Amino acid sequence: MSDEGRAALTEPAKDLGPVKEQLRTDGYAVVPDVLTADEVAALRSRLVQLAADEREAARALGAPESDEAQFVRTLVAKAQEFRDLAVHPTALELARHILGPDLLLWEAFANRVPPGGPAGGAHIDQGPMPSDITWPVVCAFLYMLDDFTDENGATFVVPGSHRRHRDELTPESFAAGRVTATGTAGSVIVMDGRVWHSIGKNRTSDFWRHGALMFYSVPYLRVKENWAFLTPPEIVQDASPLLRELMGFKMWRSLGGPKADKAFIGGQAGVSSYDGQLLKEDEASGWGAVRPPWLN
Ligand SMILES: O=C(O)CCC(=O)C(=O)O
Repeated sequence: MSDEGRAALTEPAKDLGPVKEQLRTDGYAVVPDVLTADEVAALRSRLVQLAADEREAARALGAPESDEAQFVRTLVAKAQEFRDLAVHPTALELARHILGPDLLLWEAFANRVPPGGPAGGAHIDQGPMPSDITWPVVCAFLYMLDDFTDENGATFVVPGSHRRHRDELTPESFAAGRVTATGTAGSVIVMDGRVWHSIGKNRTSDFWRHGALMFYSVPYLRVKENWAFLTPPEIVQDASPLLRELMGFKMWRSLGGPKADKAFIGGQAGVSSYDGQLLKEDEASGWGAVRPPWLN
């Protein structure tokens, strides 16, 4: 998988050795200065606008007001700023370090933790997996779009909890082991999918804390957000080959494509079928065997 196609974000040169060592011992690490001030400002203002639009839409549907964090989901379908964030090279290097060379984008959302907002529920990100999967199959990158402080709801994390069994995660063990992952805007918290964490309590009276989260998984796992279903075709069409690959629009080994149909059309090499039409494999375009007819 190459990183070509990444557009707007700049890539800071970093020695990630100490980060990888902390991921091994603690299961998480805070990497400073991964985003520039301009990138933070652009992501934050897009998030504020999307959140306002979705709040308004929810009000119009009669949804009750909540004092909890607001989540804006499926971000790669909604804004270029977040499509660029999904292919951030520092994150992809660390995700490949945790999970292996081939990845899927598992989930992409952002949150706003309101003044006075309560702490979130303690969890691990690979919670849907059977508990006898004891290795990381998911990892998370939480980009700080504000300074994360003790007061404003910075993330609680339990160092070393990626090496504990998740059945040990109780409110008491979480409270006993947690630290607050603080940092300046533009930093990212990298988390192994097994590490225990939650949103912190926002004890300010007037400050909304903003974060954007990109999750990656191993390529053989069902993704949390179904990109093929949730992303408008024109967005997929314009996405870089790398982003399309991360969204699962390229076959990985025998997964995620139409090849199973081959038997029905005589098993010709390089040809498959989709909805009664023949598809030709198209490695050159970066689509592998998966090139739905609605894409020109
Ligand atoms: O925003 C945070 O501090 C953590 C968010 C989180 O862990 C989640 O929603 O999975």
